[in-house]
Amino acid sequence: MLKKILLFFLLFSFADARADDGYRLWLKYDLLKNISKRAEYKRFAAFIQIRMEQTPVVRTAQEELKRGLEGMLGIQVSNTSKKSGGIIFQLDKTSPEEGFRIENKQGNIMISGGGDKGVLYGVFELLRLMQTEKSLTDLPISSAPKIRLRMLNHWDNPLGTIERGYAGASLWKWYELPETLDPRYRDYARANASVGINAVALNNVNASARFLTQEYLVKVKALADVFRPYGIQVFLSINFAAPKILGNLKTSDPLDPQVRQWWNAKTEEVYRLIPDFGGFLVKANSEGEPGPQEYGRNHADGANMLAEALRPHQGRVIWRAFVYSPDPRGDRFKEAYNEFKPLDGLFADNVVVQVKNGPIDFQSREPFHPLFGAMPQTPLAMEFQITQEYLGFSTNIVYQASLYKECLESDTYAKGKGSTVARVVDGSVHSYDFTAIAGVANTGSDRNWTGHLMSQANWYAFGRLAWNHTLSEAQIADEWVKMTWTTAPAAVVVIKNILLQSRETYVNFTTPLGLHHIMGQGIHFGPEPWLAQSARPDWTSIYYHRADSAGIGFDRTAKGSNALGLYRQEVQNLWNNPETCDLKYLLWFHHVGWNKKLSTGKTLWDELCTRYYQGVESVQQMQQEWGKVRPFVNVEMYEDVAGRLAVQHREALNWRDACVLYFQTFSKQPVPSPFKQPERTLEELKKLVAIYQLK
Ligand code: BDP
Repeated sequence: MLKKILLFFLLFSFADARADDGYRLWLKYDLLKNISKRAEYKRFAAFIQIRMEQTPVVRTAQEELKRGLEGMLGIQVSNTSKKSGGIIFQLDKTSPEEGFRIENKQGNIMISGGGDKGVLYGVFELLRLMQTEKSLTDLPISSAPKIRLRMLNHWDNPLGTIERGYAGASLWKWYELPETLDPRYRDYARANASVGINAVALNNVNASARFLTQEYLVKVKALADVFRPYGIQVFLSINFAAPKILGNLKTSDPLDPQVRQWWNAKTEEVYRLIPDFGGFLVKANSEGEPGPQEYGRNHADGANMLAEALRPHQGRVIWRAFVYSPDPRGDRFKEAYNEFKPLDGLFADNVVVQVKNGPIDFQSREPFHPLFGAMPQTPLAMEFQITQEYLGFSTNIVYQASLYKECLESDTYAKGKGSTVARVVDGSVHSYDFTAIAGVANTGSDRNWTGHLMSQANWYAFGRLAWNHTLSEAQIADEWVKMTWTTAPAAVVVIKNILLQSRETYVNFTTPLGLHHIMGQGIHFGPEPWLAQSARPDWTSIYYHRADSAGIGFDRTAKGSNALGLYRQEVQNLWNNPETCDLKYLLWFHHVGWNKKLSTGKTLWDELCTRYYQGVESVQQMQQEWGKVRPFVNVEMYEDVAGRLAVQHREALNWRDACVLYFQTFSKQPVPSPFKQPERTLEELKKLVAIYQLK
């Protein structure tokens, strides 16, 4: 009986039975259940006073704060100031422009910003403190972003589809713009501003030239106008062949005077409509996209032409380094390095080169890209993927803060020990004066924005780390869980643990021990380690895993492709000996015999199998753990995640069985006990995966 009463009490006090669908993300502002915290915060919520110019950004900050306070505290916030008990906005010229300070002065909370954006970010910080029930006695807090441009890259197409998008269609309704403004645009901007994201590239890097037409530019302007009060600048991905496609020129050669003139004029047109336009994002000479190499020019020639057009307007070029020529004898790992390293120092000062976190392509685990240790004279931007192209789409929980942190904290040794990727990107290693980080967005028209509710955490975490890469993945998870799901301690622990283990779990049941790029062809979903034929050898799986009767893995030491040689000696020392190489990266760099004893005490084959099986078991554990949070969270949201976890379990089994059965044809060894041989045959799995390829 007592148990029942307790349970009733628990359900009554925590479970949120009201309809919720995740639309409000981490910005719910529901009435705080913690009464003593409510009382504490109410002492500062009587009024909001503005002692600075009321710019649109300041008005956004004011509205947001009012909304948050009224929702969480159940009060009315007045505009009439009193002596104490309120929140005051002011400028602090000593603070960096986007930085802020929150302090308690004479019974008021002062939010001082270096500029209006600083105040806006300060407001979101204060709201976050309240949402996560932190005490306001720990003030003052000062904060400023470590990276200047914190950007989302949308891979959205003009017809509303999203390349590698798994949460519905594009948020941008091009056919309705500019006349109709979906209210979602504002909610999207709020969410970005709340985590400090201050720029967005609206369209796919495989860019349609259409975005530079007058017809589309007025639509882009309409979006820029919605985003501006949230401190967000707009960029466009451009098609390098636009002078030919739109301008009817015979060439798009970057050294051709007419071509340069065309870009200058086009850029002026853009800035007439959008005076604070950010600049151009460019994918050139990559995967069939046009670029300067068609005219015998290099990436710097192409980037510098655009830089010249943008310079009078303080615009930037973000030139991507995701290139790999189809050299059947080469190693794709080395291609971007080989093309870009010789150009270090040749880019104009308003160009940033954007490099993916790893050398291949957003795999579930990659060593950091060697370019991060090799371009002292070129500002490098980080490109992470938030959308889960290689991470199970929107049916798998993969908390990517773990992946981002692992990369950011890797030491490049570019200027001695401590030259981490994060410090290269934030400019502190080479003193770049402009710095940038981008995440390929996972948002779409799905009501909950990201398909999987847990994927909202990746959007959130990307923004938080872009602001401050020293935050830990656990701290970010803690905040997000409390703001999104519940503050009930028992449930917070469980959800956090699920998040923190999720990435390693995914690695284990898909690509353990440094395997990579063995997913389904084209769609990039499900296992296809047997893939041996494709338009290019480096689009197959066998190119990467190199399994044979002796062993498995890609030898990238000096005996093999010597991709390892692209790293500083200190990094090479970490990875070039298979005996001491971190098991995380083992098969990235070594071809290892099936019977080789690893540091775990198991042979390679046994360890590989163990990880595949344990990966699946971890998914089952996640399912069980998730069951425990049911009484504490919104029921609809709970059910949605439970359903997706069941899907993830099915997919994990497919991965495990496909990979174990396929690699077994080389190792010729049994699955080690206590694990059991898969019940399905390799042929059955091949058929199953072939279905993914059907159009
Ligand atoms: C790959 C994606 C492809 C993108 C490309 C890129 O499969 O759709 O266009 O990256 O980043 O991972 O350009």
